[in-house]
Amino acid sequence: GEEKAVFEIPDHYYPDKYKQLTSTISNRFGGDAGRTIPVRNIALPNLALPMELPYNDQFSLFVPKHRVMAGKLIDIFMGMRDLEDLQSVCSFCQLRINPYMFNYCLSVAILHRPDTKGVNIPTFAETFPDKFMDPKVFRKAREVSNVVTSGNRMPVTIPVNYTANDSEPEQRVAYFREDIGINLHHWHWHLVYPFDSADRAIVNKDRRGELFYYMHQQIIARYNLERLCNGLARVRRFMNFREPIAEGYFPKLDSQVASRAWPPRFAGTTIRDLDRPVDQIRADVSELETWRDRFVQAIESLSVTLPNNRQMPLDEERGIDILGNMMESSIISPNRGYYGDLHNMGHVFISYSHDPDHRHLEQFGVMGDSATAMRDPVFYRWHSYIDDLFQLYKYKLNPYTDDKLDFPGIRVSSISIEGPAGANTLGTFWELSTVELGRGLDFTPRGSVLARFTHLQHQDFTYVLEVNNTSGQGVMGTVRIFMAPTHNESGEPLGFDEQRRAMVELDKFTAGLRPGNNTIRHRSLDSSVTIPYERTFRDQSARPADPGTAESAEFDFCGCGWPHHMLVAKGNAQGYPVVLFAMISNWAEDRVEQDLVGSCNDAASYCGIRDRRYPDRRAMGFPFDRPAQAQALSDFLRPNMAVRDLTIRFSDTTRPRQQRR
Ligand code: CUO
Repeated sequence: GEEKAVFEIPDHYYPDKYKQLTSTISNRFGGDAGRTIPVRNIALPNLALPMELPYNDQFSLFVPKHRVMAGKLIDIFMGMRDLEDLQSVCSFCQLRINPYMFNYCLSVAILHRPDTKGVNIPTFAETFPDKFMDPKVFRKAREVSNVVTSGNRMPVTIPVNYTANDSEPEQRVAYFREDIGINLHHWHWHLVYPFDSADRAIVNKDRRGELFYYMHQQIIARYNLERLCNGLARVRRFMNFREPIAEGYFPKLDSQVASRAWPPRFAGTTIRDLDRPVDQIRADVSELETWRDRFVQAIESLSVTLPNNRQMPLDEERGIDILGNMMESSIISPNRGYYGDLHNMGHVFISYSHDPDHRHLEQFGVMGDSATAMRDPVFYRWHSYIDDLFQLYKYKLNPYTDDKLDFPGIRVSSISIEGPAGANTLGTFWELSTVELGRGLDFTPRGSVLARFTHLQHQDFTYVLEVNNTSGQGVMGTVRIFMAPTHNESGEPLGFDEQRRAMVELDKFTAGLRPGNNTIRHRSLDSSVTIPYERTFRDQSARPADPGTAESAEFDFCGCGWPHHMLVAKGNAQGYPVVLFAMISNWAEDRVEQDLVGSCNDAASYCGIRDRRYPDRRAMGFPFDRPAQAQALSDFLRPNMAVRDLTIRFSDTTRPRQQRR
C-alpha cells in the first residue's frame, strides 16, 4: 500500500469557517499517518481575482471572465520560486479556489514548470469522475465503499447507452461521443494547448494554431466515418446561427462540485443574445456573424488586418497556423479586437442557449467545458462548420506539385493488413474495462472504488508494406497511413475532394529503405495517433515502478493522445468497406532536427511533442490537406503510394479487457 503523508498547513491558511475545525481536519488525516510534511509559511500572493469565482460554481475556459481568472492563477503557480512555495500556495488555495479551476491551473503549471517534470497529475477521470460518468455510479460507489473493505470490492458497472433510447438516431454514435477516453483526450489536448495565459510562451507553442485546426478536423473525419458505419449521414455543419438546432442532448451528469445536474439542451433550441451579469457576459449573436465575415474576408484576401491597420499575408508556410490562432481564438491571435473569439464564443452561446439571460439561474451546459463538450451532438456540428472555414483557406492553395508528392526511386508495390480478423479485415467488438474512481469523491479513509464500463475495441493488426528502392542507395522514408470511407450516405462513391477531407490518420512513422525490395511491418499498437489504454486511464498498476525516472515522467504527463481503443471505427456486422492509403515521403524533406530524448513522442500526430517542435515539416494532414486535380483517389496515386480495400467487421459481443503489449 501507499504510505500516507500528512501536510501540516500554517493555521492562518485555513479559511475562517474552518478555523475551529483545524484540529479535527488534521486529526482526521493524521490517524494512520506515515510521515508529516510541514508546509512552508510564505508571504502569499494576491489571489483576489481567482477567488472571485464562487467555490461551488461551474468553471469554463470558454467563459472570458473565467479565462482571465484562470490566467492569473496559472501565472501565480508558474511564478512560485520553487516546489515548496508552489506546494504552500496550493495548500492555501485548495479550500478557497473553485476546485475545477484549481485543478486546471495547477495541471497547466505542472505541465509547464521545469521543476515539476515527473510530478504525477492524477488522471482527470479520477479527479472529477462526475464529468465523465453516469451519476448512478457514484451513489452505488458510495454504498460499496461504505460496506466493503478495501481490497476485495466488486466493481460498479456503468450502464451502456444511458442518455437516450433507440428513438433517437444520434444515439447510435453515443458510444463515440460519450467515450471516457475520447473526452479525456480532448480535455488533455486543451490542457497542453491553453489559449490564454499572461505567459505567452505557454500558449505560443510550435504550430499550435495549425494543430488546433488539424486535431479537430480529425475528430470530425473520425466522427463522420463512425456515423456512416452506423447508417447515419455525415454531420451537418451549424452554419446558420439563427436556425434552431435540431438535435437535443440530455447529459445526465451530476456535478460533484456544484452539486446539481448539468443542464440539458432541448431539441429545436436556438442560440440567443447573452446577457448574464453573473458571468460578466453580454454578447449578441450578430457578433459571431461579424467575426465570421471578417475571418472569411481575411481568407479571401489572404491577408490579415493587424491592430495598427497594417496587413499581414497568409502565406503558404504560416497561413493555417495564424488562422488557427485567430479562430479559436488564443492570445496569440494577430488581432483579437477585430477578429474576435469565434470558436470559443460559439461554445459559450450554445452552452447557454437554455438560459441566455440567467433568469432560470442555470449554469452552462456540457458544450461549455472541454472535458464534456464532445458528448453533445452539436459539438460536431459546430466543429464541422469551423473546419469548413479553415477549408476555405486550404482551397486557396495551389495543389501540391509533383516534386512535393513524388519520392523518386521509391515504389510502394502494396499495402495490406494482417491480423486475427483475417487478411485485410479489421475486427471490432465491445470490451469491458475497469477504471479506478475515488480521488474526486470523498471515500476517505476507505480508499477507492472500481467502475466497470463498456467501450469499443478492435483486434490488433499489422500493416505490411512491400517497397522497392531503385535509387541505388539506402534512404529514409516517412510512412503515412490513412483510412477513409469509399461511399457517401446515399451509397454513391466519394469523389477525391470529399474523400480527402474524410481521411482519418492512422499512423505515421519513419522507415529505413535498403536498395532493392523491402518488407515493412508495423503494429497497429504503435500508432502515432494513439496512446495506450493504460496511459488514457493512468492505470496505476501499469505505472513504472521507479518514480522520478524519465519513464515515469512520461507516463504521468503524456495523457494527450487519441485513446487506442478508438483507433478503428466500429464498422458493421456485414463488414463496412473502407480504403486504406499509404504513402512514403522523403524523410530528408520531412525531418525536423531536434533531440527527442525524454519527451513523450508516441502520440505526436494529434498532440505534438512536449517542449519540442511538431516532428514533421509537412502541413498537418499531408498529402490530403489540400485539393488536387483528381476526380478520384486513383487519379491521385503515385508510385510511392498504394491503396487497399478493407472491411471493418463488427461483432456484437462483449469481452473482458485483455492485457496487450
Ligand atoms: Cu476542442 Cu471546440 O475546441 O472544443
